[in-house]
Amino acid sequence: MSFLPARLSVFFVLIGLASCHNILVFMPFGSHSHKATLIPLIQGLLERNHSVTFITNQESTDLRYHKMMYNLDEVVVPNLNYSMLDPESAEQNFFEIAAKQSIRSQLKIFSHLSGQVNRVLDQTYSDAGVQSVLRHGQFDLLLLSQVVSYAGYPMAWHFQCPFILSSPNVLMTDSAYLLGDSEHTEYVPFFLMALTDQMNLVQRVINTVVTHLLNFYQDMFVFPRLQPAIEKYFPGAPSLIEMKANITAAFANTHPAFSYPRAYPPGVVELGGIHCRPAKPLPHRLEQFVAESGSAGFIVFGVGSIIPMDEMPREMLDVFIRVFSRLPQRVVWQWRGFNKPANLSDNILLVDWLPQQDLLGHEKCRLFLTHGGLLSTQEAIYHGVPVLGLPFISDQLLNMDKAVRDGYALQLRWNEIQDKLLHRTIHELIYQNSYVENVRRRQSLLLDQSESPLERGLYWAEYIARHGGAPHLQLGSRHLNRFQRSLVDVYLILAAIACLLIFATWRCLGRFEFVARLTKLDFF
Ligand SMILES: *[C@@H]1O[C@H](CO)[C@@H](O)[C@H](O)[C@H]1NC(C)=O
Ligand SMILES: *[C@@H]1O[C@H](CO)[C@@H](O)[C@H](O)[C@H]1NC(C)=O
Ligand SMILES: *[C@@H]1O[C@H](CO)[C@@H](O)[C@H](O)[C@H]1NC(C)=O
Ligand SMILES: CC(=O)N[C@H]1CO[C@H](CO)[C@@H](O)[C@@H]1O
Repeated sequence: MSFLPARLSVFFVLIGLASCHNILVFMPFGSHSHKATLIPLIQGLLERNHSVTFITNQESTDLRYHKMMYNLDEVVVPNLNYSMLDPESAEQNFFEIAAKQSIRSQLKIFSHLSGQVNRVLDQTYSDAGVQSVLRHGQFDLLLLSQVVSYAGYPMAWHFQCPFILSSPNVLMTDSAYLLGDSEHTEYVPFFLMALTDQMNLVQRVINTVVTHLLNFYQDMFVFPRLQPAIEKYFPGAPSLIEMKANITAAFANTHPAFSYPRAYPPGVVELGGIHCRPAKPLPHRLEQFVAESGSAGFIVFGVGSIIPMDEMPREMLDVFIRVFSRLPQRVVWQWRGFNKPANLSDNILLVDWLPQQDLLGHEKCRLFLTHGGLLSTQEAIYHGVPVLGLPFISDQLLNMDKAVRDGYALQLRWNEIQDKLLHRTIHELIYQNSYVENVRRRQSLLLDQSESPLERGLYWAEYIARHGGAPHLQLGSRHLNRFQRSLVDVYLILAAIACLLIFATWRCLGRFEFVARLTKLDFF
């Protein structure tokens, strides 16, 4: 008699196991802000009882609790630390680089970053923890960060599992193409160029050339250099281009509330704002400080996780201190770095750690001074706070351009910061209603969704694992090349037919005329 319940319970355990997946998340190379978009997904997957193996470059403090409570295996590859700035270079200060506004120093950062990524493959796959995952792991899904994603393609091949590319920003240039779409360079601006979704002919030409050149450069010059390392660790692996083309789906960190809308092939899921969450109560000291700001409210000033505030040149710093001390608002200033300025007025509070969302979501928050990183921009919209953008590099400049166009931000360049201008800009943002109204409008667009971005991401990750890569979603155009997808071949044939017709008509008319002339001669 006691036999049946035992059998039943085994049955239920089996059912339970059947709906749990083994998921590999691979992010060998990424800053705090890149991680921030993947961490909520990892937490959500764990809370739904999936097993997650997370390969990354540094231990994630945000996952400590989940590591204890759930089935999470975090494999840290310690040699993968990296720096944004070249230690050999004379330029070691972001504030100076940004103030110079020179394209050359900006390009140097990129070339330094891309120079480092060549060592990612070797350092990742020679790691003992990763080797052990390769030998013993078995996965239903690979979630791959778009940053140096090529290091992860061989994993998908090795485990023969579907993979989702997760972009920390807009969909990267070739993802749509790999999924069977074209890049739509007629209205999708290249993600690092100051273009909008409405381009004139010259801009469209430039946009198209740059987008295709980048893809071409990667396939023709970067990938072949990496192939020997791939074959060393994955004997018999196909080429990176072939493995990349096997992509199943892509997650984009976009939403029409802050990104340009665009057409997506099936399998692309927009998760913009996935890390945004309602504000939690502030620590006591902070709460007391902002509560005492009265009706004037307070300002939040932070420039992200990478840039130490104490690198700011002294004159620039003094401008901020002077202007802040004359404001009726209080200022919560994130100060990452050792040399704290001493003579501050009472309305300024320096904090090492900025609970950014809890401050932005506070009812007394009036303004956000930010470097304009994508995540900070999304948080400003989610919590409905106008923005003063002080961008340093790359996409920060573009995010702030868009925010200014959308009417909820103003921006200053680091080289134009001076007392009057800074004071006037802050005053305008706080006291002119249009900025708050515009950011609230964006906020209501972001919040008006049938499910949260996190629920959507979790659903799609599970869906793809459940349906073995969901091949029924693959577009038939995946086997066509770029020219065929844009119908260049068809238009060429149509143009050729049109030319032929015109030519034939012209020849016929010529003959008619000739005949007519002959007949004329005959009759008269
Ligand atoms: C996960 O497993 C635990 C314990 O087996 C169970 O109580 C919980 O309901 C499960 N959660 C989900 C989302 O299935
Ligand atoms: C593409 O994915 C399928 C299914 O996972 C797998 O069998 C195949 O080997 C993969 N091909 C490449 C080139 O990675
Ligand atoms: C703060 O003190 C420094 C020297 O210690 C001085 O140069 C600067 O002008 C002072 N700033 C303000 C706002 O008083
Ligand atoms: C680029 C970089 O900072 N590399 C360092 C990473 O960490 C190892 C050891 O911890 C150092 O030797 C590298 O210089």
